This record gives sequence, structure tokens and C-alpha cells, in this order.
Amino acid sequence: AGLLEGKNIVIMGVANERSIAWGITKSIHREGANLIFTNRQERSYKKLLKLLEKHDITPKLMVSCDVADDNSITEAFGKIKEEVGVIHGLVHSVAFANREDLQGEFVDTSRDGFLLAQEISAYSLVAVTKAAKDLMTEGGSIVTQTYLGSERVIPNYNVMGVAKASLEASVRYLAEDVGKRNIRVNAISAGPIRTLSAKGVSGFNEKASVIEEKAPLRRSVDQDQVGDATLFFLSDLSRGITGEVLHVDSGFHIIG
Ligand code: 0WD
Repeated sequence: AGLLEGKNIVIMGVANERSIAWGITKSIHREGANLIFTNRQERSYKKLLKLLEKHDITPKLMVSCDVADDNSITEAFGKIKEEVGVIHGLVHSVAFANREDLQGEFVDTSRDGFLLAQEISAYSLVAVTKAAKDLMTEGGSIVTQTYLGSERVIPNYNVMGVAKASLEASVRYLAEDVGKRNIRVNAISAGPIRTLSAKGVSGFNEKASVIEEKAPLRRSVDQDQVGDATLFFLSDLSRGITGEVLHVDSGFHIIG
């Protein structure tokens, strides 16, 4: 039997075939999970429907959810509770910042741009954890996606680096809160991967080529590698781990 046989897992953030969340979907489907998807945009919903058809995957449920809106989160998890009942895992693969804040100098970040990046990229994990924990009555695992720009200054990543630092600190505080319910909260810190969101960050191609040059494994990371690492966090194999940030970056972060 698969590692996630009979487990109900919510996946937030599949925009298209390149999305990290799609890599995760393939890994956890392979291991027998029942899949519940949330989408913000109608456009993403239609793309996802096609993708699922193409790969012969039948979702258990698809609901719309805009993490910027508390009512939308309440409605989405209400629907999940109604239709599915208990959930065992949640994949948070969502972030956003204005394009003008992902270039030039961080010092020029506007108040609104700063707050928006924090809201969608960090607070959203707090809000969905609050909603999901009541459905995780058999224990559970929550996994989010972060990036090295939280720990180091990476050119152009700017406001998103600060939001990812906030996300990683949120992982630790949330892990403490929900640990008593046997719910774990962890993050994957992936190397740069070509996706829709990555296109918004100036100079992204250079970042990817530095990994191929300097990382111990001398190759870039792909969605499937992040998918398998996320699968580990969602499965019982990682039952002793919470509040952790695991780098899936060909080892790049250890190189000075
Ligand atoms: O190199 C990369 N691509 C890396 C990405 C390296 C390390 C980490 N990450 C992170 C990102 O910061 C993000 O947290 O991984 C996560 C997923 O990123 P991705 O797979 O690169 O991005 P993408 O395929 O563009 O999906 C992002 C999705 C949005 O797509 P749409 O088209 O629907 O806007 O984030 C979601 C959405 O699905 N999203 C939202 N979902 C709900 N409510 C919202 C929102 N308000 N805003 C964005």
C-alpha cells in the first residue's frame, strides 16, 4: 500500500503544470492520497481540471479559496468538512508580491507592497492552519514552501525574502500551537524552479544557473524532487519532525 493510502490531503496553489504544487500532487497521488484542491482563480481551476484529466487523476473535491479573504477560507474549509470530514494533510504552496517590489532596492518597498507580500505569503499559513486544525481530528501534517531568500540577501527577492522569513517563523510558532493535537507543521526550502511565480522575480535565470555551477549536486532542482520531499513530511515517515525547514536545493545553502 502507498504511504498515504486513505489519507485526505488538501493542496493549495496549483496554477499550472509547472507549479510546485503539481509536483507535489503527482507524488502524493502515487502514494494513494485522496486529493482535495483549492484554487483562487477560475483560470487556474480550468487548467487544473484539464491537468487532472490528462493524468487520469480523479480529485475527491475541488473548492475555490482566496487566502486574502477570511470568508473565503471559512467557506472553503466548511465545504471540505461537509464533503470530506476528516483531513490528514495540508499543502500550502501560495505566495504573492507586486512585481515592482521584486526588483531594484528593498529599501524602496512601499507600505502596501510590504503588507500584501506578508498577507498572502505568510499570514495565509496562519489563517489556513487555524481552519484546517479542526478537521485534523486524527492528527495531521501541514507543509509550506519557502526559499533561501529568507536567510540571505538574494538580489531582487527583496520583499518576498522578508515574507519568507515571517513564514518560517510562523511555521515554528504554529508547530508549537498544534503539536498537542498531533499536528505537525514544516517547510520545504526549494532551490529556484521555473514557474509562473518565479517569472515575476527579476534575474531568475541567473539564480538557476548558479545552482548548476555551485551546488554540491551541480544540478537544478525540479518539482518532482520537491514533491517527494513534501510527501515525506506528509507521511508517517516524518512523524518525529515538526517546526523544521528542509532544504531541497542540491545542497546549495551549505556553500559559502
Ligand atoms: O523557484 C520557485 N518557483 C520557488 C518557489 C522556490 C522556492 C519556493 N517557492 C514557493 C513560492 O514562493 C510559493 O510559496 O513555492 C510556492 C509555489 O510557487 P510556484 O509553484 O513557483 O508558483 P505558481 O505556479 O505561480 O503558483 C502560485 C499560486 C497561484 O497561482 P494563480 O495563477 O491562481 O494566482 O499561488 C496561489 C495561486 O494558485 N495564490 C493564491 N492562492 C489563493 N489565494 C493567492 C491567493 N490570494 N495568491 C496566489
